[in-house]
Amino acid sequence: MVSAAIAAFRAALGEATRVMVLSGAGVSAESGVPTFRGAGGLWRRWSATDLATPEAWARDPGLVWEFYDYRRRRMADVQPNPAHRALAAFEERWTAAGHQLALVTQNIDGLHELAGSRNVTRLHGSIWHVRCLRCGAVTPNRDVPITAAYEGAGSPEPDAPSRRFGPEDLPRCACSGVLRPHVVWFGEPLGAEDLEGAVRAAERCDVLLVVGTSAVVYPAAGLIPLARRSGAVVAEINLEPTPATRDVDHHFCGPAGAVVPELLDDLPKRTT
Ligand code: BV8
Ligand code: ZN
Repeated sequence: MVSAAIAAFRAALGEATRVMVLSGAGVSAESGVPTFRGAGGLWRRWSATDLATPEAWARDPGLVWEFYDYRRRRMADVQPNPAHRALAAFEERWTAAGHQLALVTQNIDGLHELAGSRNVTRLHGSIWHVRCLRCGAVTPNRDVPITAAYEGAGSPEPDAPSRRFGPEDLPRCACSGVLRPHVVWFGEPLGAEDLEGAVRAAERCDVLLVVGTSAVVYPAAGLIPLARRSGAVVAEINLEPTPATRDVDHHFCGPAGAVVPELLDDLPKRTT
């Protein structure tokens, strides 16, 4: 049974040509990637927001790498779920019909790309890329552990024996510079081109679909009211209401892995 809200959203899609999707950690939750603010948001005695900062890196880069190495280890084998796959298949059909789709994600897990999405803007970077502090080179890196020194490290237990990691344990660039995770930390600016592209997409889209974000992290969360002010029909998929819910036309309460396919799977309608 298709609810009136789903029918209304699908009717809006039927009139649309430019669609934007903004995704957050909730789209990857059913793949087994812990969200930020759910129960999985803690590592030892820190929350992600404590360690995903330049201050944490300046204080103890070895500990920050132990945190990211743990997350990379947890993400190494995760697979896209039906939400990622439905979005990638929709992009294929939607662009084949001559329309535009901009997928803007806050996630750093690379699952949208792994599912086949092509036009992906990664607002907060990628856990599978590293950046050299000396020459600035950004390179893909899937080494787990990140260096041999981290073998067997990373336990998330609060009472886990914490080892001190020194400069000699940190990953190095060919130029011998220290490598950091190529992600945007709290307090760091987003990539200017990425943010400009996302703002342009929010200003121009006919429909914005927000999937699995708590809508508390800025400037990403600001894209939602921006799209609404610019005249887009805005829908949100989440397990619970968020601060964005008051800005949306449709709030679909349910897991992304079930709701995204239900909303998108046979669109656009075949005209032949
Ligand atoms: C910046 C990479 C300025 C690292 C991340 C106003 C304006 C500008 C800045 C600020 C501002 N107010 C505050 C700030 C500072 C800060 C901020 O927003 N803080 C918050 C906490 C208040 N913003 C910043 O620092 C940003 N930088 O603005 O710089 C500047 C400018 C010039 C010069 C210098 C500085 C940088 C923010 C980026 C931080 N990096 N990630 C890493 O991952 O290690 S953010 C991090 O949070 C992740 O990317 C994550 O995606 C993101 C947001 O979280 P969500 O994706 O929403 O995930 P969350 O767990 O919160 O929610 C999951 C949701 O899914 C929940 O609602 C849940 O109900 C739902 N869900 C769960 N399961 C499912 C589901 N839904 C559907 N189906 C399911 N199965
Ligand atoms: Zn270098």
